[in-house]
Amino acid sequence: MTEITAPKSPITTAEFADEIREQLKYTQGVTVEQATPADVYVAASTAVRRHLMDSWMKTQQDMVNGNTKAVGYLSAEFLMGKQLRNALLNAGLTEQFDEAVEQLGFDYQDVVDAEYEPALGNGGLGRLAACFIDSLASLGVPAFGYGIQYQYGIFKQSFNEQGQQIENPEYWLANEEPWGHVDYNRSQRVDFGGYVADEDGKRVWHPATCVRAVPVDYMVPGYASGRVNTLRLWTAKSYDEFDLLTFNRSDYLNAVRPQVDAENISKILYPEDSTPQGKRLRLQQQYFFVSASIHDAIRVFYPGQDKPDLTTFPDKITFQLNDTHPVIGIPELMRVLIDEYGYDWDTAWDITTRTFNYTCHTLLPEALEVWPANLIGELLPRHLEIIYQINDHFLNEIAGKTRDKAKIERMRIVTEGDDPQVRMAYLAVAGGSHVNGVAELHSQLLKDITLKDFSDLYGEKFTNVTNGVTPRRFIKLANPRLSDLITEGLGTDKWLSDLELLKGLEPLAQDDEFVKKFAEVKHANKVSFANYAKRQYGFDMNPDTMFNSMIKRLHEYKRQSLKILALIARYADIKNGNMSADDVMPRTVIFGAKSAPGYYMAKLTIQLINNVARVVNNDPDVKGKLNVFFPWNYNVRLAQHLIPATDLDEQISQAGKEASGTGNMKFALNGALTVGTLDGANVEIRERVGAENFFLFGMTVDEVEELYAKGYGPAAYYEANPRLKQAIDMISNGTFSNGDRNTFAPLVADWLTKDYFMTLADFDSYTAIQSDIEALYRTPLEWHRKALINVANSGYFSSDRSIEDYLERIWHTGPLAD
Ligand code: CJB
Repeated sequence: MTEITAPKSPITTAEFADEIREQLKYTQGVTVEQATPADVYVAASTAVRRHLMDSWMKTQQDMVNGNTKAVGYLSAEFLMGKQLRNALLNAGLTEQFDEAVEQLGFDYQDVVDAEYEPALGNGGLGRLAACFIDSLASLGVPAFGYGIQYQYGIFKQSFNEQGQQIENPEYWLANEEPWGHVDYNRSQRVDFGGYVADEDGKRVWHPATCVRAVPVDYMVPGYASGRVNTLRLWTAKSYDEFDLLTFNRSDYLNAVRPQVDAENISKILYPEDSTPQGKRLRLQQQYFFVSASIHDAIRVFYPGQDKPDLTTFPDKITFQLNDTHPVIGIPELMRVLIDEYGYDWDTAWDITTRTFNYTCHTLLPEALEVWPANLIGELLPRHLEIIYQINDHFLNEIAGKTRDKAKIERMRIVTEGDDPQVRMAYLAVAGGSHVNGVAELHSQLLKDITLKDFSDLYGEKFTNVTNGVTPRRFIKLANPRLSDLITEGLGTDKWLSDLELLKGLEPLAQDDEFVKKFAEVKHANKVSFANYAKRQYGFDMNPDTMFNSMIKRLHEYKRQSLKILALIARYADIKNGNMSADDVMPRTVIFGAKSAPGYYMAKLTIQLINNVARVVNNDPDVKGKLNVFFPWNYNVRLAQHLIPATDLDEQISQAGKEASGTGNMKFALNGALTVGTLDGANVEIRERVGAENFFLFGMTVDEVEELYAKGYGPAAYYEANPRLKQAIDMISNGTFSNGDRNTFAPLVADWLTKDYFMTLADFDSYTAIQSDIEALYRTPLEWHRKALINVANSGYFSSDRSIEDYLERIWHTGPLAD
């Protein structure tokens, strides 16, 4: 007997169909006959939202009235993915929805497809935030996600004739959006600019302009917890109706400028990932959402109180700073406490440091945000004063801890000189209780290298929380076939809220019949993906080949270039007859990646991949043996389709550069094998699934450091390896650019002279491991056995476990009492 514990609403299909009809009629004003799938999508979403309403309101009341500290997850990005299926799952209405929609005469897939994905994030960091708020709700922990409702999300990617990336605006709010509730009555004012004056012995900020921050609330339903939390995304509106004086002078455009400027703040998500641009508007965005969120939390937890006792604030809510983007919240809370509520410096500092914690998501020094003090002074003059004061106090404090003058200098929050800079990561360490990295190796490297001085003096603040992913979206919704098989294998569906139960599948890896079923699931998923890819992109994929995916942002450190060079080498092997037909394991290679619009090398790599795909896919000599596809506009939806269909995934960053990775976790949980370096969370995945079930290659962090120290010369690797040489020469001689030798010359020049991420040095070991991979793939039963062992041992990578670690190590709170 299989035990089913998934939530199931008591309402019937007929009742749910009635609710949809009612929404269509009374909200949208259309009959069922007139309705389009998009209408039904809006109606069904509104109906689900109503089902969640009581739990949402009760969760908020219990949070304010109870004694359980809440979590405020401050993040500039929440990459949520589609909402409807997830809401149906948590409301226990999936079956009723599927049936009701059919009864109304629609195909449920068309209705689900009508949803437009809110793409309010760049990549891993934003998707992690979405997984975390899902887990917080599922664990019943009271929480707010606080961020920005950008009108334009990450750009929509297309490719032109030359295979170059084109960025198109992503106006995701073009159609009715049923999930966000705009709450004009809970707006906050956010000030900017102006000057600070001494008045009655106090510093008083006289801002020049202000913006109205209006919350748009999204429900975050927990799985089987009965709780529904809130994602509160701020949108910027103007207060100024318009400037009448200017208008009277018939200068209409200038008269409405303050409105336009104000509303610009939440207009667009910056598309840079890991390489912040230091733009004025970005700092405005950061302050905008953080200031509104802090004031909102005070409003929520001290309702109607003019003079709240804010010394209790850290007992009400703990703010997690998701990377450096919200770190301006530290001086903001200081300002609020001192200027708005009259606390003295020491009390304010005590409250502030007990309220904030900081997660660092990178090891690349250029990704740690640094703001020119001048810019902060212009936009937030009072904050700059406070930052300088924090800097002075901090330097005094560390002078009491060390005599090492050079160290003290290195630790300045604000640098000296003509153009002083504010280091937001340092401000975050100084102004919060805890600092964490996102995988064990990453947290160790933060302590040893990136933030070493800080860890030497404040070792107790440093901890690790390894990332995780939500099994609801990334197994249950993305991979229903595997979900059913897991439930069958375990005899229960409880694994969806306790993912370590997957361990119970391990003995089944010795049961050939079960492994065959597992293999059938993978094959069926590949067929589904091939159909999807045909429909969406016009690709012809053969599900009987190995599906090998590399999906992530395009970054040099992630080394898509290593994959493409190896792929070209394989292409040349087949084409030149170096491999007999029997030796070739047919493969379908799938890339998905966006590049920051101004990142030249990354964009050129995209162009190269597209052109390699064009040449390979049109070459009769390799037909049926090698195919390369690059579906454009990789997003959460595509991930949900592709991950369950993948046999082999690539996590091949240079060791010491990928903080964690979360795609690797999604793949392992969906029964793909990983080829990867000892980097980020790969290390922990390999530890758990077993070295024999993971394809490891490449230099370690220490070897990389040694090679840097010794002096790295990539040309020697090119000369020494004829296959590598041939691959690079093919790019140089125009094989993939219609004979033009210039198109990819900058890539080639970089590989041969700099190759900062040591692609060439790892080429040998990468191509060698590919032979092991292919040998194993020839014995499908053994391949799938290993893949199943991966699934069984990846339960640790649930974001529920990550949240439990945060609760224990950092937040010191827990679920709401019933
Ligand atoms: N990450 O997505 C981003 N954006 C950044 O600006 C910095 C880091 C990624 O965060 C993920 C979640 O922690 C990590 O898994 C990934 O390694 C990191 O690159």
